Amino acid sequence: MSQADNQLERVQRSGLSLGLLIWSFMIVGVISILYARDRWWFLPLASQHGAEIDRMFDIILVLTGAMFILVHALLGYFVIQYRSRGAASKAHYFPHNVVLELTYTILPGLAMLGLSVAGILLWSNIHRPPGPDAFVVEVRAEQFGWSARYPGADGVLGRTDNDVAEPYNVDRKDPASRDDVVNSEIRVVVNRPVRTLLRTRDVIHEFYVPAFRTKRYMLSGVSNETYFTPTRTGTYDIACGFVCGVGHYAMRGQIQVVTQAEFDTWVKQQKTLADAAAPRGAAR
Ligand SMILES: [Cu+2]
Repeated sequence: MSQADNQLERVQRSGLSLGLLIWSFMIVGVISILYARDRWWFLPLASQHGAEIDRMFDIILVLTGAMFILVHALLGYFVIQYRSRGAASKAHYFPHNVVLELTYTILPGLAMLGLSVAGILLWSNIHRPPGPDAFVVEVRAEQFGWSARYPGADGVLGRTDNDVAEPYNVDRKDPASRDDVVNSEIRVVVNRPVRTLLRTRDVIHEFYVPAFRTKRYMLSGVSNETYFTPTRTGTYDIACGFVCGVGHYAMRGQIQVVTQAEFDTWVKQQKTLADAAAPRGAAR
């Protein structure tokens, strides 16, 4: 065997291994995505709107996954099929192809446009405030923990004002604040739309409940809101989604989804702001 033959064989073999490597990369990618989808990426769903988010996610995953498979299958195929055949073979060259270029521009463009419109509609749907019968709770974050304020018997949260020098700027002179309940436990009612007012005492935090597919910033000096309808009773993790300081890692909280009766019984047993103010030296 001549030296040239030897070299050609080496090049052909390396072309074959590169093609196979690309295919195995594709197979490992697809398998790991299918494996991770329910185990690592998504906790079991516990809110109404979350189903739409998961569906949107899956549509995008299928579209991009199909492209991923198509591109890598073809890439591997071309690398193997058209590996060097010696000095005599020459690649076919063409400067451009209008039909091909329009196809690979317009088709992904349309897909992107469709996904964007679907995403905007879904976003506005999720962020539409619920009706007046919604369960109202103020979720509070501070370095480094969570708490909540409930409206109490009058169903109205006392007003907040950034000029009021009280924790979370709650105006205690507002009569509506007297029966408000402030508690370290965050509880909401199952199958009832929840209107969550998000407040931070210090820096920016983020209210993130993976099981609800809910994530929203809590901005200093601003009352942000987010809405969801829990569909299952139980206890779910809250994470702070924004790096907020050295104790950020410790901002793992819990949100309890209970029945209306359970909540009513519980909230009556808790101290109101007026109760808490009565004894001397009591905080809040
Ligand atoms: Cu935080």
